Amino acid sequence: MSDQVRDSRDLRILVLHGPNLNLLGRREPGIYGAGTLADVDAELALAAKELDVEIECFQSNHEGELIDRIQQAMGRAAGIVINPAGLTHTSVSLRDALLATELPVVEVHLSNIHAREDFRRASMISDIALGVITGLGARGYRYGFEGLVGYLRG
Ligand code: CA2
Repeated sequence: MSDQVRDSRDLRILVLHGPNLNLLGRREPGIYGAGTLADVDAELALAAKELDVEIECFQSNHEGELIDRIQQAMGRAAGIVINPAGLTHTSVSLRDALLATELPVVEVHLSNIHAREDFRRASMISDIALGVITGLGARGYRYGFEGLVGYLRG
């Protein structure tokens, strides 16, 4: 097997969902859509299969747990897709952890954070991200995932 093929198959992407996203599909469907988080993860698993990459999805309501997973990604994952949820707007620690990995990061939001309350316009993550997808609903995860894999494969 050539190095190029082996590298491609060995790509592992970490997908992180922040606090309260476990409620997807059960509350506020008008803002966040009717699909559940399990639907999002299933859609991503399908995309991963199509693109022949490994995927690991994780949701937590705890900032420290998300940071632990980010640190564990060092040397294991090739990139990170993250919807930091409410921590987007507040967490210097999450930003520091992402920066420390030196991995490409794609930030995803279901809603358009620029079209809501003022405090949601500010993100601790956007300026260190490879890209940001906001306002395209659950499909945004897939777009972000595909964009990240495309970037990694050059
Ligand atoms: O639009 C997004 O994806 C957000 O990251 C979602 C966060 C919000 O704080 C960000 O400003 C934008 C909220 C996640 C809470 O998710 C829920 C899902 C269903 C019902 C209730 C909350």
